[in-house]
Amino acid sequence: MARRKLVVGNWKMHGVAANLGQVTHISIAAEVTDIDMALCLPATLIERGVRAAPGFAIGGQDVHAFPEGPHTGAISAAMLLDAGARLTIVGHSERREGQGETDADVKAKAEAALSAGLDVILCIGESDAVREAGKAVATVSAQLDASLPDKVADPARFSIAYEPIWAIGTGKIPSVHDIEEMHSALRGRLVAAYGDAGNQIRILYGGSVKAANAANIFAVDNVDGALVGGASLLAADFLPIVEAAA
Ligand code: G2H
Repeated sequence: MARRKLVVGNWKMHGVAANLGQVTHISIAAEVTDIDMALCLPATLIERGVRAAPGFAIGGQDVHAFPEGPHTGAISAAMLLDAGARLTIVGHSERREGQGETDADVKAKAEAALSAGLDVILCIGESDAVREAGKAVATVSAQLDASLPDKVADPARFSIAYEPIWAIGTGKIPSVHDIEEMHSALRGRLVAAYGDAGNQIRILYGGSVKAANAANIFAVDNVDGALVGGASLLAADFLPIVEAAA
């Protein structure tokens, strides 16, 4: 099944107004590519990012599961939409590890975001110890099963990002064989959960994606794009990755 490639930048806790020129630069490339692109910016930059890149998909990096309430520092799906965001990441390992988010939390966030009208990129991935123990596929498959929303009305609006924790920001990536094995297993879980719609959900790879390794990664079966951290901060680093996916 042909799935349109999706390449998303995740700026994490990087970027102030002075960096918005990169958003504009990246968005101009989106007008001429035939893949889907987005940038998930710090919350403080979302509204200005939308203004700097009209028509381009800007997203958040997290969302609260509740629509509003006494949750100091948290941001709801309605707030992201109000700022102009079209999508959000949920369940990034930096939040699962740093903020103690569980699979159940991630599932609730994904369901809240989807029902509010945001597209969702749901992250999963194993630690170095799990990979070394030979339990990566079983562990990440179980993580996926427990994090998935009960229903996905439109598979084009929901993506998975497989991000091995040990590959994030380290310059290390799994072998092509290991990526293929994982993405194939995840495809099987998505089909088990949603039937044929599971074949339409995009599975992104994330973790140290760079211009130098992007083409090899995108050539792997069931790799439908990438979630890119460090190499999304500058258009000069990000656009060659987009070109490799096109
Ligand atoms: C993984 C990725 C983006 P990086 O976290 O989500 O970051 O490309 O810097 O490894």
